[in-house]
Amino acid sequence: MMNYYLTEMQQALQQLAREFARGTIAPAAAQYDQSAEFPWPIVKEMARMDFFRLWIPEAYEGMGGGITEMALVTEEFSRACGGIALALAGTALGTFPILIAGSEEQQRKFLPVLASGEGLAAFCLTEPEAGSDAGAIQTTARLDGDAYILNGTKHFITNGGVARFYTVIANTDPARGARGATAFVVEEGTPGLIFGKKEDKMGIRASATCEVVFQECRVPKENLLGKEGMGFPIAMKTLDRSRPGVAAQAVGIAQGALDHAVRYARTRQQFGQSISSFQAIQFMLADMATEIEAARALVYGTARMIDSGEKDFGRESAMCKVFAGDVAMRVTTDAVQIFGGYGYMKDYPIEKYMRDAKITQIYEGTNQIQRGVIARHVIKESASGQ
Ligand code: COS
Repeated sequence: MMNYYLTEMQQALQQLAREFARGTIAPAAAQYDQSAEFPWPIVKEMARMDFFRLWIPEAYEGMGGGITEMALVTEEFSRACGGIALALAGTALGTFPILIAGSEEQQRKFLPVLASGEGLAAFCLTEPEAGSDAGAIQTTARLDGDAYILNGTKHFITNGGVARFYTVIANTDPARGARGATAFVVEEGTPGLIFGKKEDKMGIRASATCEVVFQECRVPKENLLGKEGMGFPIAMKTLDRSRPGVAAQAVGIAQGALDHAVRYARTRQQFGQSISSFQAIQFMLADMATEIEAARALVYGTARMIDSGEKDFGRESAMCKVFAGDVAMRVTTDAVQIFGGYGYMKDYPIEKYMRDAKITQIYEGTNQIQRGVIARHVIKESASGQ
């Protein structure tokens, strides 16, 4: 791996995450992929080892790390299993609206629970009719005395049904469209918070994905994040911070697939020699390794930019997600190719990597949406003479 001059702490964290992934996640990956159960024992172990504290400020019992720490750990976990890693990365996603817009009192209430891993988080933006067009959400929130009443259906929610806190974007002023959107924290156990259909997915099967339904769900006024009408910018800022996590997941999945492919190529004998001695295989391995390193450099660069306090990183965040997602799909497809017929069989671990990779081109904004975001930035920069 290229030297990214990580701090000593970051290197130690990376090593710890790598050992945890090898020792605890990898041996269980196939079993959870098959059963599609939520990996509670592993998640509890992650919590015991303080991985959920990483991106939470020290004032709220966290470790005060940032996107870099979140990305390093997500990458290492995904190298072993992209689905199990998502319990952690999905919690980061669900926590960002609280970090971005939560008041001191809200942060004091929610963050220590998230830091300990005692409670996970989920981000509820997507709806059946509002995927790429996030501004088209139909979930409503109307004020009634000291609470907002939420009604609507959220869809494809990562950590749905297993999280303690749901950060939800609902519309308090539907006539204003996206400008009427507002963010809330809805706590598990709130009457009217209902978990619908559990999704049966192609990949990341260890991750819990379900419908989250609000039926006259009464959410205390104190759980409104920011102000009424700020929901859409909060959601966009959340995604700007979380997309490097998806990119890190993609890098990890691609690296895991390459690890397997190189090992297999070294041991598989055909025509009386190991297939790694054939240039056809060598060139594939070389391209895979190069693309992964380029994606990793973009992820770490973006993470460092965000952690350094830059204000606008939407362009870079979209770039690393689009690039790493596409790399993961190409690399995992080539890894299956190197395994040949064995690669197509579920007896070998490699086809899972290809199934897991696909989602990184789709969720947290499809790669087509990312290209749209990047193009907007590029055109705007040109128009302003930059
Ligand atoms: N940060 C802060 N504010 C932002 C922002 C960002 N990154 N992007 C947009 N906004 C603000 C805009 O400034 C605008 O504010 P005003 O109303 O004050 O002008 C408002 O949000 C609406 O922005 P815009 O007009 O660009 O919205 P669009 O409806 O054109 O949508 C895209 C923009 C397509 C980029 C957005 O809908 C999107 O990201 N879609 C994908 C959603 C997604 O990732 N879904 C996955 C679900 S989560 S797993």
